[in-house]
Amino acid sequence: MAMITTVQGHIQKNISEASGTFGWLMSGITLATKMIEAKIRAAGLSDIYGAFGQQNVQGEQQQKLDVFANQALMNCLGTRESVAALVSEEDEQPVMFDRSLDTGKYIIVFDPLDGSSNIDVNVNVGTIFSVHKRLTWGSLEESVLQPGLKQVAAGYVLYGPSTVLVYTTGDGVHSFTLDPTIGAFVLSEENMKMPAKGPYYSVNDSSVATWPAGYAEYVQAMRDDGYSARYIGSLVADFHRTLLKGGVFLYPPNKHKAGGKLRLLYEANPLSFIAEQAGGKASSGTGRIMDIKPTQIHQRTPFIVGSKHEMELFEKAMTA
Ligand code: AHM
Ligand code: MG
Repeated sequence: MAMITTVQGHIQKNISEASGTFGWLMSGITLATKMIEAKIRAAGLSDIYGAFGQQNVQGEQQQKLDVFANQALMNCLGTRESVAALVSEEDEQPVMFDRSLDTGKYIIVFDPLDGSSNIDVNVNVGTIFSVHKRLTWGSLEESVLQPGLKQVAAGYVLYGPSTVLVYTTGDGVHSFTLDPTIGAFVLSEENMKMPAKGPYYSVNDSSVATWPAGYAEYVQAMRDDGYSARYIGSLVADFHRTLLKGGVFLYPPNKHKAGGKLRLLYEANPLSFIAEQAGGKASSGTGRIMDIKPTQIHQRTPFIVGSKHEMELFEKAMTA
């Protein structure tokens, strides 16, 4: 019988420092995402497609599954003693727990169901998470607003034809596939590397006319160079393809949205951490994503991420 490695086993083996605490925290994420995946698989059966009838703090229609996904993560992580605060895309304010510095060591930031407008059409969605250590000084608010380079772990779960979990703790990128027969995420690839160059560019170019200088020329150069286009409109899925196949994904700023659309804390930062760990790069158009010092939990940032080659071309295009 072949031996399998679960996420828990992997953490136990690879992270010496506080592996028990961190493993227990990750088990909150794997449990919640398994609940979310089960709900998604049943979506067509149980009339949970569609809007919940409320708008979230970003003024977007909340989907029923958004609400479920948020509650699943809140419940599964809130009970972990090591959690000091939970920050969700769906909640205006962080949820703070009254736990001492010794116990409540971690801050978890997450987008519970990214790309949820795609659920109705049976297209991939995902959960993205980012873990910070609570600062031993200052307020909990200050701990929540740390730059991406301070992340101690980050990852995502992609609910696709199979359910895949990808995570890093700063020691490479590892992927796991949910085996539905045993209900566990099983190691599928260790130390993933993004190809140094890829075949695709990925962007919604509907607002190309209002992109800042450099972006349109860059994307046109990709076309002229024989690149093919791919765009799903679900960040986790677009990112996962970029991680595996290489190339570049862009969500540029435009005249109406100077910060683009994507959020720094729970979209750009965790995916940048993974991209860099896999040998890729991530930029806001003006610098490295993970260097940005956040001022607000829901702040947005232009987000350009991909293979080393395409990112170097992008950086050149921005300085030209
Ligand atoms: P959401 O968090 O409300 O689901 O929005 C984020 C999604 C991303 O998954 C995706 O990259 C982007 O929105 C697509 O935006 P657009 O439709 O403007 O191309
Ligand atoms: Mg999102």
